[in-house]
Amino acid sequence: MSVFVSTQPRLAVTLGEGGQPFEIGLPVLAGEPVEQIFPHARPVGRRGALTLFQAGMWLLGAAKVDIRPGLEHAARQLYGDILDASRQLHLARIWNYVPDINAAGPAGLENYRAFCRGRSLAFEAHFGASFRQQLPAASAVGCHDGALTVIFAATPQAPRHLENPLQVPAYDYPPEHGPRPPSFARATVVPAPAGPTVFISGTAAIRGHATIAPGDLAHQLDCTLENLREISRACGLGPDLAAGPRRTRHFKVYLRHPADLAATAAFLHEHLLRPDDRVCYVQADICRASLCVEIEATLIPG
Ligand code: 3EB
Repeated sequence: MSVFVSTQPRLAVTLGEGGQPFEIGLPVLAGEPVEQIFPHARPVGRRGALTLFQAGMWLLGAAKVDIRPGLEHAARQLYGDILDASRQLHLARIWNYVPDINAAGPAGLENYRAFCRGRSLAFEAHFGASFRQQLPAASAVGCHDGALTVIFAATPQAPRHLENPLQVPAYDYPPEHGPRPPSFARATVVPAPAGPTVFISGTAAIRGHATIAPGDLAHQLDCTLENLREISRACGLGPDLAAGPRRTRHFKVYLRHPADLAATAAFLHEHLLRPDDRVCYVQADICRASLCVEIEATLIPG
């Protein structure tokens, strides 16, 4: 008899030193399996499905919710909780892990699109008609564990939300991409005495609102890097996410196909990464079925 023991590490997020890692579950292909961006968090209670933490000026929250009542409903409910919990603050970054993101749900609508609908309705209900101006940086990728998992960071400092001039703002995508557009900004910059924290959203091969080079890794990497350079400039970081005071740069690279790891890592080491960057490569389905790769960055002063 042989027993197969999986040694594939799974992505977890630690919301502060000494905290219990919050399991995301995505297969880690290379790099650090435990993401820790915010140090020194302490638990500060719960709100709805959310567990809340305070880390310096940051309010952090994490939740894993059952999607059996329907993904749109679950997203709307959970985002209602997030908006309530961060009422006195400003949302700066949200990480979304959406079950079977490219599969069709019971109503026939793709799960990502159902998620987008619930999320958008929650933002609109909370902020009213001008909700687009309040949308923070985000990412939304697939997972396979049957729960919608979301982590957010909010701050008392008024942030700047930025767009990439080469891309239509996601919140203005036309209806061909779904009944409600995705609710996020391309980047969010949060000022602080130690220097700004910069959140670059999940960035992929999208120009205007069209997918570039469907299914073609090499061309999508070129386009994604150009988009990263453009949003980097918009954030005042020059073309390489590097201008200004010293920052720790956390990159997360989502790959649809594990076989694309070597080519992607080689490309990024040649064109973007530096020796002291923190990098994690994970396998994840990306919100458009023809996208192979998505890259996010978080720059923390110090
Ligand atoms: C895109 O640019 C690619 O729905 O929160 C990137 C970042 C993407 C965030 C989201 C989706 C989201 O539309 C996908």
